[in-house]
Amino acid sequence: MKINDMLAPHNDQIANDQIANDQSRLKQANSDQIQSFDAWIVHMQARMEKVLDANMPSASISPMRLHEAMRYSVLGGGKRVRALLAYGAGEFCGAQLDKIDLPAASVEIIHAFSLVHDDMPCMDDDDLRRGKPSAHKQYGDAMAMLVGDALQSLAFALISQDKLLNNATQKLQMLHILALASGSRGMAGGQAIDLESIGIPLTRAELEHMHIQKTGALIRAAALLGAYSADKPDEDKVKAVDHFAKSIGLAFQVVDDILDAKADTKTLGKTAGKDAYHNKSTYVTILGVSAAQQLVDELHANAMAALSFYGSEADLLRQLANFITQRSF
Ligand code: GRG
Repeated sequence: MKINDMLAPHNDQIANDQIANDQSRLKQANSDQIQSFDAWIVHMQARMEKVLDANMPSASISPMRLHEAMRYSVLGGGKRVRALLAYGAGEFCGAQLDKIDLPAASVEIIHAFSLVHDDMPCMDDDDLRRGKPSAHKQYGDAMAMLVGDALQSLAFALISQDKLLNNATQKLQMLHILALASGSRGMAGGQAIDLESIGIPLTRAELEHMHIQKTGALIRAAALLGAYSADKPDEDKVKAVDHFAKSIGLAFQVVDDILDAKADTKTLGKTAGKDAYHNKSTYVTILGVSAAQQLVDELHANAMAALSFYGSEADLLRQLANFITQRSF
């Protein structure tokens, strides 16, 4: 037997062992990465909860019931996706974590405001939010309106009084981004189109336009506020964040449409099947579940492409894109 033949099985064995080793290390690395990203999410959600808690008016000061209702609507629930995006984008652009806290909180507060108003009978009319009675069910319609009004003001006050953001231009820029995203060319405008199109079939382009405003604008604002929390963010990085957030914001809504059609009320913490009940056009009614899922994949790929120039510094954003597109509630 030639020496090579003698060695061959041995080499194969070594090669196989090597492959098995590599695979196991890869698995371990993936699972470490996933575990550490999961841990990051839990950690940042808890951080956001603390920041919100500390910056919401206390229920023991007047007007107590309004403050209690504001705290009820903001605290103790929600995935905090917008805050996570702000932290992810901020970290990518080199912002200090504590400088991202209040801008991220302000977006979560605007988001909570929109949910309170959205649940009211004159809007989407839902009794359940984040697994508990909606604000108007708990506190009545008039108080729920005031909760929304007061939360909106609070969000802008938090940025304007943020002592860690010492550059006035930076604050103004953030306030401007948040105002545009929540106004008539953003979330409120998207909601108006939504209300007007109940029972009227929308084209795919019309649906996209509505969702870019209703859901996408605030998600984009969250990422941009994170980016602008850095003292001097690199312009190319801000552009990359913006492109990323545009795609992932729309993907978030397509997933929302799929979940509304497929998931149950307990999992969602809000009433499932509302879109069909209200006879609304959604990505599922226009495309069907499987093409809607394909669209999520395309938007995810677009979001990833926006970061393709960057290395591991963009990994958090990449993992957030996975988290958003693979979520089950
Ligand atoms: C707030 C300016 C302003 C106007 C109010 C009511 C309204 C106009 C807008 C509604 C916008 C709205 C409810 C959009 C839906 C967005 C959406 C998919 C919400 C669910 O977000 P999640 O899943 O919720 O992030 P959690 O509970 O996890 O925070």
